[in-house]
Amino acid sequence: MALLPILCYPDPRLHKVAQPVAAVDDRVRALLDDMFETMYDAQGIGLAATQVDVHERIITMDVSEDRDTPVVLINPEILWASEDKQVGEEGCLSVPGIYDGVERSTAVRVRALDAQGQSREIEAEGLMAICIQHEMDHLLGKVFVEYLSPLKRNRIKTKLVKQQQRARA
Ligand code: GNR
Ligand code: NI
Repeated sequence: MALLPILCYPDPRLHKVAQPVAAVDDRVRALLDDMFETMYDAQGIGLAATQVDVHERIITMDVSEDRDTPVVLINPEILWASEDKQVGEEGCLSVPGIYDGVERSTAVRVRALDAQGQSREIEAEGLMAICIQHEMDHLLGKVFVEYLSPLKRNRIKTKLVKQQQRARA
């Protein structure tokens, strides 16, 4: 097990498109272990492999209050997304300290492989539905700030670049 470094916006690697996983094997399961360790340590409700600089279609999540309900989505596909949408406050481990509203479908149905390589279908609403859409965007190279106005996005970019320069100095 290991904690993995999380890429920070505006790192260009956050915009790479993840490739499908060919086989759910021990290599992938070891990565899942590290992703869960990293996600729980950072107190996130979800983590996409893209955020730890692995460009494969792999997501870990746990939206439970007690942080005891891990969920794995490998090669996820959206089967259905509700017409009904709602704006919810989002944050991202790759955009630390920034929170803003994003409009998402209130419910989604997803097909994905689990850690055993078994195909599963999940219907989600509430925070789980938001999280799935947020993580699937990461796999497409999209960060939630891209839904905000260019003005807001540029302010966020400047703030985080300065923060990272200070952290390095
Ligand atoms: O921990 C996280 N919380 C969160 C809150 C609202 C909407 C989305 C999220 S996902 C985020 C973890 C993360 O960055 N996943 O990519
Ligand atoms: Ni995120």
